[in-house]
Amino acid sequence: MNQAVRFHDQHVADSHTSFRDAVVAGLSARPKSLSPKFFYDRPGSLLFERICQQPEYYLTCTEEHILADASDEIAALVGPDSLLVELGSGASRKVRLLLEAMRPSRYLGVDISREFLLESTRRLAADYPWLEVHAAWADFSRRLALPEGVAGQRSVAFFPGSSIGNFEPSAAQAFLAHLRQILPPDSGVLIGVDLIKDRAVLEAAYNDAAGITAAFNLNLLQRLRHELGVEVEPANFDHLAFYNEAESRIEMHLVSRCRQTLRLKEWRFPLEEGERLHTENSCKYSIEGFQALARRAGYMPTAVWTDPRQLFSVHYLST
Ligand code: AVI
Repeated sequence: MNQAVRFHDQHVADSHTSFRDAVVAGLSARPKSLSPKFFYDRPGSLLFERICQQPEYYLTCTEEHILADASDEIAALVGPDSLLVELGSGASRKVRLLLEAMRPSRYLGVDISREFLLESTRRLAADYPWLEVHAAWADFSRRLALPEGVAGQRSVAFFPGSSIGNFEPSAAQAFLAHLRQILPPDSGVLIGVDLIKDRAVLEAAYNDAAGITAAFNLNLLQRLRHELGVEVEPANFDHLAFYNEAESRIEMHLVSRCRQTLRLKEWRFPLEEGERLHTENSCKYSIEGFQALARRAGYMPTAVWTDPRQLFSVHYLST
């Protein structure tokens, strides 16, 4: 088998302009907000990998244990020779827990971070010579399509890490419904979903002692400075993460430490001391709550696995 990665460029040509437009709109809004998808430039993707290794960020290690324990059952549900599509593939680490048991014929990694995607899919192709590896550089929250050459094959979409939690519940439902439309018949979705739990456990996960999540949040400001030329001093902001129980979500914000004005070309964005820039929601679900959402999106929840402490869940949804 050829070990080269087949690369599909699905990124919208105007991504720089749309990034700038989204930043201008977000900084002009009340309250100010920016989409969490902008966290993932290369330094942001590397910081996210470090978050996943922090002892407080139970999501990654718990999901990995669940996947390793359930890999044979998952493989039996999916069947061999499928196309395994990983959404937000990042370092493509978790999928390695499934490949030997599942034996898909093709793998497609989809990610917004181009360099990261290329590096990780190349490593995957080298380590699994029997696997045909594809990489699609795409913002799948905007445009989701299986590239020509892989479309049509019975597929399982793997969406780990509780990234679905970064959509509002109504957007999560719409996203899953759209995913179902583009998957061929008899496909499935294997999705990791973080569970509602004790506030202290949740808040510690987003306020790790080593300060990696804070650096990840503040890196967004570095990105605005380097990529768009926004005049902003990251040291003038604090990281804030807390559990909003009424909405069952962790919220992340950047809090202005002083009265200041961010500048971008002709635009001015004044901030009061203490004013927040909302950067992320990370929604948490009960098992039943997520299954109900999946049913509303048109799926049949077929199986669910969890850990002994019920921290995290992995669902298999049939299309
Ligand atoms: C990618 N996503 C599921 C992570 C989360 O937990 O919502 C992003 C993250 N934000 C702060 N820490 C990790």
